[in-house]
Amino acid sequence: MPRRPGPGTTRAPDPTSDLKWSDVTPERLWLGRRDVMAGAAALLAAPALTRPAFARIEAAPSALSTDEAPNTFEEITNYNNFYEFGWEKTDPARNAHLMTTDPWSITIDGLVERPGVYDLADVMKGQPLEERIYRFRCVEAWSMVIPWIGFQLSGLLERVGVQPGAKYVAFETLHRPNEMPGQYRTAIRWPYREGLRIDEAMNPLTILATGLYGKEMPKQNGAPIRLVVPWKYGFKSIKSIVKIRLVEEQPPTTWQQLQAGEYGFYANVNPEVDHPRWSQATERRIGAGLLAGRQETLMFNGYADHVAGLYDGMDLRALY
Ligand SMILES: Nc1nc2c(c(=O)[nH]1)N[C@H]1C(S)=C(S)[C@@H](COP(=O)(O)O)O[C@H]1N2
Ligand SMILES: [Mo]
Repeated sequence: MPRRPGPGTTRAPDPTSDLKWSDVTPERLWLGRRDVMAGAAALLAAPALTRPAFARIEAAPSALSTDEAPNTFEEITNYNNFYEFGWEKTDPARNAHLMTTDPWSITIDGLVERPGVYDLADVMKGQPLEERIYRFRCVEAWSMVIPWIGFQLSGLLERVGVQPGAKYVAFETLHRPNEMPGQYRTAIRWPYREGLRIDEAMNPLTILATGLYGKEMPKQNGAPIRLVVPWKYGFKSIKSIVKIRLVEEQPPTTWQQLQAGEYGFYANVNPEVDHPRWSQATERRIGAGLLAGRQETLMFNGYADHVAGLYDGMDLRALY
C-alpha cells in the first residue's frame, strides 16, 4: 500500500529550490484553454515573448486574501501532489501535459433542481472571478501561499439548485488512464474522490479555482477547474473535477478509503492533532530556505474566524 512521505522523509535541501523555469517545458504547460476562458475573462494577446503567450484572466481582488507573500509561480507549479501523474513531487509537472482539458464538462447530479452535463464555459457563466491569495497546508507538513483565481462554489450550487435533502457534496476527478499514467497503479481506487458537508461547500472561503497568478490553471495544479478549501489539508482540494453530486450520506473519499487510520473526512488543519506518523504542530514553507526554519501551523490554517463556527459542538480531535 502506498504511503505518503512524511516530513521525516523529505529530502533536504528543498528539491524545488534547484528547479528553474528552464527545467520545464513551457510549451507543454501552457497549451491550453484560452477559448474556454473567453466568456469570463478579458484576453490580452501577449506580444512576442520568449515564453509562449497565454491568457491573462481579469479578476477582482478579495478581502479574503492573505497579505503573506505568495510562493513563486515556479514553486507552485513544480512541487505538486497529483497522484494520477505519479508519486514524486516533480511527476505532475513532467506528465500533466498528457491530459486533454479541452473540451471539458462537469456532470452535476444527485439532489439538485437542474442536473446535467455542463460544459466548462457554462459552469463558469455568471460567476464572478476573484483573486484569492490563500495559505495552502498539505497534510505532509509543507505549505505555500497561492494566488488562486476562482469563484465561490456556493455560486454554482445556488445556480443548479440544491434540494433540501442534500447534506453533502461529492466530487470526482477525471478517470482517463491513457492520459494519466499514475492511474495504471491501482492502489488508489480511481477516480480520486473528495467530499464536503453542504455548509462547508457553501462557505465563502470555498472556491472552484480556474487559474493562478492571473493565468489559466496549469495542468499540474488541476486544470481546468479544481476545488480549494483553505482551512483543510490539501488533499481535500480535489483537482480536475468532472463530477459534482449532491447526496444525503457522507460520501467515501480517496484518502479515507486508502488509510482510514491516517486520514479522515473532515481533515481540518489542526496543529494539536498529530498525524499518526508525524507532528502537525509546525510546517515547512516551500521556498523559505533552510535558514528560515519551520513555522507554527495555525488552527484551521489561520481561517478559524471564518469556519470554527461550522464545527460547534463537535469534537475537533475527531475531525482530523
Ligand atoms: N485529483 C487529485 N486531486 C488532488 C490530489 C491528487 O493526487 N489527485 N492531491 C491532493 C493533495 S495531497 C494536495 S497537497 C493538493 C496539491 O495541490 P497543488 O499541487 O496544486 O499544490 O492537491 C490535492 N488534490
Ligand atoms: Mo497533500
